[in-house]
Amino acid sequence: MSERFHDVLIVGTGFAGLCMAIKLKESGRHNFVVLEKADRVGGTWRENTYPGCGCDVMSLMYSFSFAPNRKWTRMYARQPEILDYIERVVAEYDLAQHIRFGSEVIAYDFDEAADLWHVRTRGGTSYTARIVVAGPGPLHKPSIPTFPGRETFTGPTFHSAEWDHSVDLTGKRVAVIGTGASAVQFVPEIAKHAAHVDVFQRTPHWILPKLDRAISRREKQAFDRVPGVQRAYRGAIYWAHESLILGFMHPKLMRGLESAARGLLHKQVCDPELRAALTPDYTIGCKRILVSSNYYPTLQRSDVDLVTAGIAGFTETGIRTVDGEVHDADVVVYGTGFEISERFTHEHIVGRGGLSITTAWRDGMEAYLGVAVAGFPNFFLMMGPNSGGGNQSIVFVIEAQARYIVECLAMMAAQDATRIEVRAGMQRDFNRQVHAKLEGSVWNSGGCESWYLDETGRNRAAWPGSSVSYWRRMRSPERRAYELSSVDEREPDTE
Ligand code: N01
Repeated sequence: MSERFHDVLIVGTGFAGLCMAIKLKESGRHNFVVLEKADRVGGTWRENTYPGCGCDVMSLMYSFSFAPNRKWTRMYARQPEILDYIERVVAEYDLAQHIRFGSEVIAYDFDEAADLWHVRTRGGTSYTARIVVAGPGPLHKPSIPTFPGRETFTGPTFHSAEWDHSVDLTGKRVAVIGTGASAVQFVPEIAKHAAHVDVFQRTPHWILPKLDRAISRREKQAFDRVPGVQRAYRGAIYWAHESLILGFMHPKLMRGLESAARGLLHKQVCDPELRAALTPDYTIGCKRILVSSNYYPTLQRSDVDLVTAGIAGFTETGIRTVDGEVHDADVVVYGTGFEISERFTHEHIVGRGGLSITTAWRDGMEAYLGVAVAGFPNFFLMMGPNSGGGNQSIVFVIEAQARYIVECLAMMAAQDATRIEVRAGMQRDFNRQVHAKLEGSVWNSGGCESWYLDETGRNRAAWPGSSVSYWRRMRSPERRAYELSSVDEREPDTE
């Protein structure tokens, strides 16, 4: 089945895909389509529905700057509120007409003769587009470690991002593997109903208090009635967050934050043995900093145990640790994070000269400014490698990228170009600089392993600076970074 040609084809309806769609619509210059594998918009906020799921970035920072959400009810929004905001944005910008649900893309092939991408979905529909913008989200492939005997366990098991709501945890013994940003949110919730929860911790994470509270009626009225109040709030919180980045880049400056995290641990955990087990041995910020005021108290419930012995394997009825103990469980929940480095390389993306993304990235993911990859003309990524850091609002980064991509399209139009491709040398130099700057950062030198680093120890996630510095860098594309050409020009040279 074939659909008509689109100037731009966007993949995904999370914050990234939708922001791109809005910016294209505002530019008024392109016809575009948005492909979504599911039957609803929302990206990560549609997928993650685990109990207690919410955002650990303050709500006032977690909306598009051009569409402030006046309906936030709390300083830290929960998942249903965020999803509701995303759906309202879709309605407000009348985007539904552009979205094709149930359209999971399985192949992208670049047609060099025509400067077009051919895109195929699992359902068998083919699309043709001049430009592809892929916004599948960096954390969308659940990672489940292959523990020995995993398949022998007879009870239900599921990953935090694929929560099985048909499994009632009331009165059950639950084993939770992992203690990252997802687990600290759902462990306190499931402990309220389960008979017993064992939390398997491999590495303790630093946790800061969550200063959550309801947004008062007065504040809401002020947001509604006085223009600029929400923007001022947002700005104040934003700049406080930005100052964190200085610490990420200069780990010695993280001492103040570390003492705040130690303060929470001392205040909430009296047992010295448990406190020691929960004290990280790496610099704060090396792994993503967690934000929770109810995780430590939950671990001290009489029906919750922190298990620090390593996992040796699964039995039919539970989990065996390396100290020989078997921890009985009715249900196992994996809070084990996501596959980061394979997020694109499993896909069939074939660019110029038959170059596949798997080959281009065989030594690791690399892009120019996180959005363009040499060898893949007319193809843009959102939240690609080294465009986001830890603990800041990714929505801000996404807006910068969407605006930049629209500028790239304007640059093409100004030259009547049908092809835009980042120059390999520019990409190489850019990455050399990025990785040199990251050397001393807390992610690289903080003494931990994290999903920011790939298996070779190279940081493929973080931008080495503040979000504002990224924003500035993305203000407009540098003409010299890109090769622009048109099919008509090239035709005489065709051999
Ligand atoms: O996953 P994680 P997550 N044996 O990778 C453990 C975003 N997010 O889903 O630390 C035993 O952080 C692993 O142990 P260790 C956010 O960007 C955002 O919680 O590697 N344990 C760790 O404890 C976040 O960073 C929000 O030693 C194993 C855990 O599993 C990202 O998603 C909310 C193991 C994985 O932690 C991922 O968070 C939630 C093994 N073989 C998530 N393998 C917001 O609020 C892994 N682990 C915005």
